[in-house]
Amino acid sequence: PSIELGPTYPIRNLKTMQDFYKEFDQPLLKKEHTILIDLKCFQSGVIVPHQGTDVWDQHHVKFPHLYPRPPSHHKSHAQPSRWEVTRRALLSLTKGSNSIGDVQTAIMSYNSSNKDKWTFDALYNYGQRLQTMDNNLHLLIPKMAKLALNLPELIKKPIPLLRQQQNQGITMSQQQISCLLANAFFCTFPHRNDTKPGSEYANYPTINFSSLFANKTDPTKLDLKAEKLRAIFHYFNTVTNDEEPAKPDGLVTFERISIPPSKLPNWNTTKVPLRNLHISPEGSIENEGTGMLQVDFASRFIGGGVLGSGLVQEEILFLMSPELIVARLFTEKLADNECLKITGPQMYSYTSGYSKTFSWVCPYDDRTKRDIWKRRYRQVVAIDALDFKNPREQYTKDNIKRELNKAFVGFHGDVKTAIATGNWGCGAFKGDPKLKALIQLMAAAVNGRDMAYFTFGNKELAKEIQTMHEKLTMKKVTVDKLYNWLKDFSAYYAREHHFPKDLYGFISEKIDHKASL
Ligand code: AR6
Repeated sequence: PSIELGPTYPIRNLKTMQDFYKEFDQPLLKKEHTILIDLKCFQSGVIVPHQGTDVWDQHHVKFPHLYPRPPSHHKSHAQPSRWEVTRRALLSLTKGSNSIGDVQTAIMSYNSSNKDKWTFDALYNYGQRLQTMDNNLHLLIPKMAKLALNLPELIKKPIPLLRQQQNQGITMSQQQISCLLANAFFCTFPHRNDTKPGSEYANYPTINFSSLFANKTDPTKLDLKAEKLRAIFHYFNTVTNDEEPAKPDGLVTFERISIPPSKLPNWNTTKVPLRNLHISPEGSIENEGTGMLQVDFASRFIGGGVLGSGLVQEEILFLMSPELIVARLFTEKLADNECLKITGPQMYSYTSGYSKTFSWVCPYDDRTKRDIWKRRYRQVVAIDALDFKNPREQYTKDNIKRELNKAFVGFHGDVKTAIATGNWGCGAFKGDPKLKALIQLMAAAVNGRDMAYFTFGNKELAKEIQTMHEKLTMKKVTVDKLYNWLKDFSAYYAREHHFPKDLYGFISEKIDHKASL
């Protein structure tokens, strides 16, 4: 039987960033906000890096050109510094005619301790497929190497690590991001290859691209990696292109937001009704949700498997918008009460398919309007759902509350754009979309925000969520009430071994019961 959806709240009525342009045009200078460019110059139209002093410590990104020289007693016999080795290797790549073998040799010259660990088979496979694709790698690699070498000139101020339980932001230019990513591509970031527990950066995502070049496990994944590399190389093509269309010349802001437990809502007593919901099986967060607060179905380690073999919502988003990848350089893994918000990233690619069917399609000409800081009216919030190895776990009181709080932190803020989301935590992480939809609606309501929900082709689910939302709003059910029903369901679920009622059946009975009181 065909599933007919009733009329849904019109998407054009949902608030986007342009409705809040005054807030986005506010001065950027704030406490706990590091700005890597000179704002005065920026306002008169030139991008100049903000001056600063060099640091090499545990609070800041360790730049490859600041790698300390090991102490040496015989100056004349001193080994070249690691940066000197890196610089020479990258310089040789700028001199044209670069095979993938040259890239490998360069990268391994300053990463020799990984010579038995790193392989480049995915990169070679990409190279072999080049004939049928956009074959300009020999022109692109020199430009990327030049860009990477520019690091000491382009970034003069230390980049703070965004560590757990700190509210801190960083704003940088798209050019600075491209330079950092070029360094990540050439695997120049020191101390970032060891991810073992207890190592210095064990709590951070990886940033050097070595894992993207390797394909140790599954040969069927080689071609998927090639599609990822197409997206990455297309990005580097755009940012190193001196001709029209102009190189990206705007800014992007990254903010870590931590809300202390004492400031989280008391879900038992929050008497607010649900807000408007636009729901549709068609459309996606990335396209239809542009200008709203777009939810990244994140990993605690921002970007998840984007540099490995992961290829679901978060990874695809990061491939369409590679500027997001730079967050991996400085964002410590997210705690339960934290999120990362990114304002102004650009879209570079159209992609199609999902997971095993993913492919890069063509360039995306991003015409999204910008605020006075030339940040695109695009905002992404990374919130990591719980990974339910056993889906039964998600109905416990503690886990429901954890997810409510996580969504609350993500949706918090003075700017009340609508939330663009979908089945958060319900793919790789095995959540129940019916529960997660309610959780997100409750978190949005407490923050005074409407929602656009895309069910990713699932009509039946769209219909069910829509009907549930209608019942709840018609009967003016408030968040505290719904929270208590979820707790009742949790107890019921723990008690019963067979489930005569699913979550929505259970809540519908509660609503009917409330109506008859
Ligand atoms: N727009 C709307 N809905 C979507 C989209 C989209 N673009 N893409 C997917 N969905 P998943 P998770 C739907 O598995 O469970 C990554 O590795 C679709 O129904 O990406 O939170 C991260 O790094 C899909 O099944 O999110 C984390 O490690 C569902 O959303 C982990 O996966 C969930 O998408 C997060 O897994």
